[in-house]
Amino acid sequence: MGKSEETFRSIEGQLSAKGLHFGIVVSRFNSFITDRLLGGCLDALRRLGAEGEAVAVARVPGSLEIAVAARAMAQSGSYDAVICLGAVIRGDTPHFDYVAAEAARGIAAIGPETGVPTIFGVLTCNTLEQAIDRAGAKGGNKGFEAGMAAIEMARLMKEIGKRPKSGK
Ligand code: INI
Repeated sequence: MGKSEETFRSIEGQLSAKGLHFGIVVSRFNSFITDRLLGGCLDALRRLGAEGEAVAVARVPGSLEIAVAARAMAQSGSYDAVICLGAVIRGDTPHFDYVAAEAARGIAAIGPETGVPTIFGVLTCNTLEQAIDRAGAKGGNKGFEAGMAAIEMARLMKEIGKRPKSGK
């Protein structure tokens, strides 16, 4: 290890969900996909030690409604991280572009504004097949990945808040 690396304290979020609280917001639109994202997310949280009572799931009609519920969860002070799950799939009109962009914009603002890590687990896909691939088929499960990101970020925030121990 070089001299400079010895000097600094490296801060990383460990992958343990024990004792942490999570809020999940999941949209009902394209529920064939979002149910699978939710399953993957809950799997990640449970595997890494989250207790059942420490996880709350809020359901909203579509991806455009995710941000308002996720913001309320983040502002409540009851959760160490909030996870947003949805699926926006392109149709024949420009509707997709508005829903995908506004959902992303709304969700992305919550973390920086509230200080509560808010994870973007919303698929934006050109085809149903692409969504299926990312909801538990060959592209993995983006809900699982969102759960892992939430755990890491929630832990990281707790580490960042700790005062460094004096070296001597
Ligand atoms: N909501 C989605 O979550 N995914 C979509 O693909 C979608 N499309 O394509 O229309 C969608 N629309 C509904 C939208 O999120 C709102 O629920 C609705 O507009 C009411 O505000």
